[in-house]
Amino acid sequence: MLLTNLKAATMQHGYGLIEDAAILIEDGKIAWVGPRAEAPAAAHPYNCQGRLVTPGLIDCHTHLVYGGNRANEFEMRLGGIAYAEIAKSGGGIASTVRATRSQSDGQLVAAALKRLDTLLVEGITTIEIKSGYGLDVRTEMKMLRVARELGKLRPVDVVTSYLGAHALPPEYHDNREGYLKLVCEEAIPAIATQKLADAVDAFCEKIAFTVEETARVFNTARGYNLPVKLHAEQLSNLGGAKMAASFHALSVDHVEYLDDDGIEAIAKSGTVAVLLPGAFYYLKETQQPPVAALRRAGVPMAIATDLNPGSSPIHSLLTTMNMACLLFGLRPEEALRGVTVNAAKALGLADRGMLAAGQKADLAFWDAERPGDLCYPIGFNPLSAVMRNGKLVRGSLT
Ligand code: DI6
Ligand code: FE
Repeated sequence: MLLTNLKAATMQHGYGLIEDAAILIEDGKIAWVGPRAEAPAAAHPYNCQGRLVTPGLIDCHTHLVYGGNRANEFEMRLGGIAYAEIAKSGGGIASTVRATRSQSDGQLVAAALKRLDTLLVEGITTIEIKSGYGLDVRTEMKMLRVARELGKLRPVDVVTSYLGAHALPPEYHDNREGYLKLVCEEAIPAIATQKLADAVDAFCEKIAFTVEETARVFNTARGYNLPVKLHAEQLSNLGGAKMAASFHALSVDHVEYLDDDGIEAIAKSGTVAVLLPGAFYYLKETQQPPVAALRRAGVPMAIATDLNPGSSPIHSLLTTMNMACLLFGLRPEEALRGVTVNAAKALGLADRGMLAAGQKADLAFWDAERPGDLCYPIGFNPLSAVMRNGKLVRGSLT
């Protein structure tokens, strides 16, 4: 199939824009992309009416599967009570853990599908989903199973992360050692054996786990050949990113408080910095991630929704791109790279995120003049169609 009359943001360098492009698709992959004038001959070229095409978008950090909601905490925070304060008094993550444990696979699937469908209308073709609201082995595995199931029910690739070290569960409140043993000696072995997780994540923060505890979890993950990633330096600088770099982490996420030492470490290890402006916005944080220093150090930056019921109930990756520009000072080009090529990198996926020969034919088509236009509106969706593995799965190209 030859698609012609396209404006292609290939993302090979910067936007990698080709004004009058054609894309040849074979066996679900991009076989050729370039200027229309140089396109290989095709019996029935398909005219895409001058639309903008980008790689399918990638949301590389979400907590999409969970039970209940935390709208009450939103009101509490508006009344002046801090996120960490609510967490300490039994709310926060612990409240979502109670709700998630009590729900069946079917209930979790139904609730998650509603959220997933909201994301997918914006051209997402790959999504990462974390566990971390079960904390016991049974519920963590249930969350990961549900996440995998979503990928069978909708035209999207689901990548899963085991986030057992998200919070100390209530039944272990005076036994940190016991919980870490559960994570390292029971959960990770079981999850690895059943291939339920593609990576291991942790929350390294004063209200969660220390650098040493997190390193122990990462050591175990390494023993099972599972790549790691980390929620790091979100509310304070503990040095988690530097430790994660020593494990060649795929990504360190949030990183508002990341310091020069941490930047140097992740630059060397090739770790992606995943920026999560939704959480920054909802928690009314003021410390911005060190974008200028990350840029100078050549650290790839990705952007994700962090969709979760507590700190980031945002269901729009396009809005997140807008926020990354306005709240963190990213350029629209960096924002688009953040949800395509760099988001793929944050997930360790080399087969997507760009329009180039050999890449998966996951494409998003837009009624937009220029790629930067995707960052400009809030609440307006210029998507016209989505192709996944070379097949039209949403909208139309006519
Ligand atoms: N950081 C986050 O942004 C989410 N988890 C984490 O470690 C928030 C989790 C929640 O509040 O439910
Ligand atoms: Fe998160």
